[in-house]
Amino acid sequence: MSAKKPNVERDVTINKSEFKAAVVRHLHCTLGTDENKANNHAWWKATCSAMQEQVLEGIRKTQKTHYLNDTRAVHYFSAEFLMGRLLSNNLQNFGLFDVANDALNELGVSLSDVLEEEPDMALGNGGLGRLAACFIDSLATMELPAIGYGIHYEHGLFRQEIQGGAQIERPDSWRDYGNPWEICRPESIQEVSLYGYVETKYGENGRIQKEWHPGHIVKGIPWDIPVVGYGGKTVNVLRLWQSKSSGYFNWDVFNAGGYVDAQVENVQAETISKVLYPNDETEAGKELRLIQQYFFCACSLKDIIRRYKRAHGDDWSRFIDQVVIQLNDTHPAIAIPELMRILVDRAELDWDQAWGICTKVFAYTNHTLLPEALERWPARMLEKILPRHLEIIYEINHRFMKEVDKKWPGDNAVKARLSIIEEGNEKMVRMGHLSVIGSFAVNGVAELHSRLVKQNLFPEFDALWPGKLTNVTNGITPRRWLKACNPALSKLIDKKVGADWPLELKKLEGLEKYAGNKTFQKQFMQVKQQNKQLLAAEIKESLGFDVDTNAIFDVQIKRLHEYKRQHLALLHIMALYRRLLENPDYDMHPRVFIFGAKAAPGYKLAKDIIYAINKVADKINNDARVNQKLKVAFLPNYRVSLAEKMIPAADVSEQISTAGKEASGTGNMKLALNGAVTIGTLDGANIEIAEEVGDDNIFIFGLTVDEVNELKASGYKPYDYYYKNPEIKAVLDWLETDYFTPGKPGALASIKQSLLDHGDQYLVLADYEAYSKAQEEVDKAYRDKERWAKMAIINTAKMGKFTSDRSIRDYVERIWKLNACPVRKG
Ligand code: GL4
Repeated sequence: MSAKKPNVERDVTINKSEFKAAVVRHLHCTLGTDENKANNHAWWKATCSAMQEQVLEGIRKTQKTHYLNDTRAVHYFSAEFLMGRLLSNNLQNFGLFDVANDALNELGVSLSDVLEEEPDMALGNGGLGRLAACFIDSLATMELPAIGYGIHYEHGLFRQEIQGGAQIERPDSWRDYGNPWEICRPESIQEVSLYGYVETKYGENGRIQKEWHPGHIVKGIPWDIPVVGYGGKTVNVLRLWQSKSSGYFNWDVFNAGGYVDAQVENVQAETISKVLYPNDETEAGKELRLIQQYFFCACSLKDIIRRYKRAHGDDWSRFIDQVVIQLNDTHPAIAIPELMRILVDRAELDWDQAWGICTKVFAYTNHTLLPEALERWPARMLEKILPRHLEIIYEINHRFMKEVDKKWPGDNAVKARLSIIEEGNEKMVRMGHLSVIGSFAVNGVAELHSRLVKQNLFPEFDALWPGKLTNVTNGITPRRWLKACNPALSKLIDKKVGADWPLELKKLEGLEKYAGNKTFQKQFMQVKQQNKQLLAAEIKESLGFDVDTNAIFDVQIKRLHEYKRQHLALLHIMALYRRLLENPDYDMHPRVFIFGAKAAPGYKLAKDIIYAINKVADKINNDARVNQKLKVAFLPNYRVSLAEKMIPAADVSEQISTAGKEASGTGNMKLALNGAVTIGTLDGANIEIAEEVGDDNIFIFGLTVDEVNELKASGYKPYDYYYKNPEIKAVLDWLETDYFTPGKPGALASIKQSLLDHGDQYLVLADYEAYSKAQEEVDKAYRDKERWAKMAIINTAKMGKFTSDRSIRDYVERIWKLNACPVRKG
């Protein structure tokens, strides 16, 4: 089994003048404009088209190679892929960034301006979707046969505007003016059934046969997005399905004068891939969401089977050798009964044979323990939309319950816990259980998280199938998250450890020996300073005020969620403000707290926290008594391309979730890789980051998982902290006044209520004092310039473990059992 490291030399050879000619040709022949008329958007499209020539060659060669070698491939099923922008990445991975830069320069165009024209492809909510994007980058880079399958959402995650401090959601339109990367593949359109009823028939041999008579059929149109590996050899694809009515247009109705009625079916069908649900870590439980999930799974399975049959006909015996499907969370879990349906009802395999195949094809990744994120569907809803699938799920469960009875005879309590069906007022189907039962491997995403999956979420499954539940720690692609987003640091690193660290991130350890070297410290911190200036310019443009680049840039970027505790940071900011007002000489190094976060539109308290951050920011930023030392910047519309600007400029990385709640985190890895020092709890991958960088190079604070559990078990009383700690009391009471919201007393009171009257579920007050002390340590450390530079360098040097190439290598060797398939010229 191998996932060998590819070499760096590239197949693509196109020089500056050829690239230039290609861009101009596309300006003329693809866009019908010319150099004098073209605006940056047109230059962007022409540059993409020039690149796409290389990319398409790469796709063709890759697919041919995979076909000729009849390779086993991984199929990454994910409802989310948070790709961000592609041009810069594709240029980097093809090794053509400098070529393009020079070519455009000669045409009088700035590549960096052109890159800014590209809308982010935001077909995901946050970490889970971005992880999928990093993984497909690594898969292509490591020359592994892989395909990503997902949904071609017309609107990705909403665009966030801030008005009067509050979040307003606006539709995202990433392809309104066409997307130059995607390739439509009408030859691979699939049809998907929905609704209807199931007929039971008796075959000639007495065999019971089930036939699903669907009430609705929709079409899935595949759009391929190229995934260019670093080095440009393998170009895999991400295949996204767009829904369309299968009838296109109901001419009979139309001719009878019912123009609007004729459109109804189209509209209904097209709604399926219309929008991404904007919830992270919460389950909406909506019918349309279930239909979305089934729609893309059914299309993808048909696509996989079509490809398999092309090589192997109706012989199913080799299916498990050729196909492995990774379920990215439970969102695609409906693929399990769908494959059973195909094998039993269509291919007419017997149940055991079909189940044998299924349970060797699927593997499942769990990404969260939060109960509100664990998907459960009302059985009634499934029965209506997918009647045959519900029957199959019952049958899977029936057989599984027998297995449980063998292990724990007569134990009804354990059966109730393990059953896919949750009994109650409303019968529910537990998709997590279905995923565990239908998969051959289940993994969590960081050591701690995987331990908690075993101990707390699925303990009996672990006992039943020892070894099935395992860990694969998350990772990030160093190509996007260092090489492309932080060119100055990358060049500095190249000089010290050579240029192949993007493929072998452990090579960054070579920086460690320079961590105490004054010259290198200076160079490293100069790069940081430059990056801070760039971000300061961004802040000025977006928010209209200046920030001091000598201040500590303290960055918290992630979805807004109570468990991530942006409000803990906010309370501390208010406390600093108060300390400065009480004592103008209060000794602290100037600091800029920088936030980026979107709240789910229906998550009231999360939106209240955004509002509070902005209101507190307004007050502080305009208060001349403190604003030399303290500023707060909430950058609107946090997204991949904004992260690429914020991360290289961060001094401090805030990773302050309640222990046990953040499954892994990946922003923590990106920030540390770029030389930010973490202030964080012993949660998710923070623990593994601490192991790598050592206790001296990270600020760990707060309750551990065990302490959290003990405190909760003993009856946590947030009011105790309120009365005991005058600073907590003062700050919480302050929220209730109209100091930050003149004329609107109480506008920020919901935060106080959640922390006191509603029980402070995430232990913000319990961790406040430890956090505040850790922040004092940060302040002290930063003032010692050499100490800080050393810490920052060691953080970069020690992030080798967190390349997504290592995660993928873990999956390949321990779960997928895949071989690399090198793609060569020809
Ligand atoms: C998440 C986790 O919250 C996050 O910690 C993790 O890094 C990410 C990728 O594994 O998955 N789970 C959900 S749900 N959304 C996430 O971002």
